[in-house]
Formats: sequence, structure tokens, C-alpha cells
Amino acid sequence: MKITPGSPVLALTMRRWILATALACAATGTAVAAPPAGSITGAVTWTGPAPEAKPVDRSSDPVCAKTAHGTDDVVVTDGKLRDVLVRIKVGGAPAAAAPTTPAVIAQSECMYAPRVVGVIAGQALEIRNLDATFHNVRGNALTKVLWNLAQPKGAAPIVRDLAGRAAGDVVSLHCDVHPWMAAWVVVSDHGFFAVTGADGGFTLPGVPPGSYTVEAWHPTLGLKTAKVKVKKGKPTKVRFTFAAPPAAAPAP
Ligand SMILES: [Cu+2]
Repeated sequence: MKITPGSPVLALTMRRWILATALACAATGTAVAAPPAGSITGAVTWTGPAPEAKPVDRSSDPVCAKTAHGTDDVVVTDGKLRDVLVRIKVGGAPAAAAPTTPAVIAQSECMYAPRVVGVIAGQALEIRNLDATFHNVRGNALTKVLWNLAQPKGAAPIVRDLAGRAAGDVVSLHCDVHPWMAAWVVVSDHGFFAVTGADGGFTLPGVPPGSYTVEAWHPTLGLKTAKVKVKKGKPTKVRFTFAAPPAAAPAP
């Protein structure tokens, strides 16, 4: 049989094709053609001599005393800075729903790992105790105590829903048994954030083309910002540089 324009057979064939295409697009999530995303990538560097970790007296707890860790407030390796949360400024990118899985911080060798994490507003936080000793986990919003919970050796993870924390907030974690322990949870309204590891690198993938303010925040060194323009399908490079704060002037 010959199929000619306007024939019932062609119309039927076309309807089937359209239906099949629509179903295929729905199945693969390609029904809406989003513009190809770009990315924001780069490194956080340190200017000047790397600060040396100072010894920490951990002898108050025999379990903690088995391992040595110095101060970790500013960790620089080969000129790169760890523990910097890099993100698109809150409110400056498409908002995202909170993941149903919590962000995780472990207590290991009487240290928090990682020391800085990002969450999306509404996402829960899970704190694990991998140590054969007692920790308490105190969560603070600035000076306000949000919770203070005991977590003995072998205890189940503590899960907090961070209720009431909004994008832009920071929750700090502290252990009063081991006062050198501290960690930070940074709340955003979208998923465009990353925390630097020892190599200082970060990548924010899947960023829609456009202009953005990017923030780099370190718990003790503060905030730096940069303006970037993201083009479709391309990485946009940005570099942040931190340095030791100037020494206080000597007393007269
Ligand atoms: Cu502790």
C-alpha cells in the first residue's frame, strides 16, 4: 500500500510516531530541552607561608591520645586551602528540593570529618561516632545552642533535621569533652556548592548559563566573592586566594 500525504494510514502512522516519541522522551527525561549547562571550577589558593599545625594535647582521653592531630583551623597543602565551601550565592541560582538522604559528618580519631559540609535547606544531618570513646555533639547557631546530645562509643548515628535553619545559616558542631573538635554545616537553597579538599579544588557542575556571584567561605578566614559568567557547555574558571590576616599591631 502506498502512503500519501493526507491519507488515513499516514495520519495513523504519524500519531503512533508522535506517541512513541513522547513516551520515549518521558522515559529518558528529554521531553523538555534545557539549555546545555556549564560549570564553575577552580581552586582556592593560599598566599604566604603555610601556617603550621600546632600540637594539641589530647592526653585527657586515652583513646584520642592514641593518635596525634595538630590544630586544623587552617590547613594548607602545597599552597592550596582545605575546608572552603564554594557556592553560588544564596538566592542566585535555581532553588532545589532537599535531598532525602542526610549529609554525613563522622567523628574519627577524635576529629570531625569532613570539617565543613554543605546542605540544602530542609536536608538532615547525620553524625556518626566511629571512635571507641564518648563524644557529645552540641549544635550551635552562633551562640544559640540548638541541641546537645551524648553519643557514647557504639551509639547509633545522631540525625538532626536542622528544622528552622534557612539558606544562608551556618550551624557549628562542638564536642565539650574534646574542645579542639569543631565542624560547620552551611545551608544553601540550591545544590551548587562544593567543599575543597587538600588540593583546594572545586567544581560546581550543571550550572545554567548566566551571571553569578560565587562565594568562598572558610570558617576562620571568612568570605570572598567573585562575579562569573557561565556559558553553555563550558567550564568557567575562578580562583580564590586567602592569606593570613595581618598581625595585630604591637601594643604601644
Ligand atoms: Cu569528642
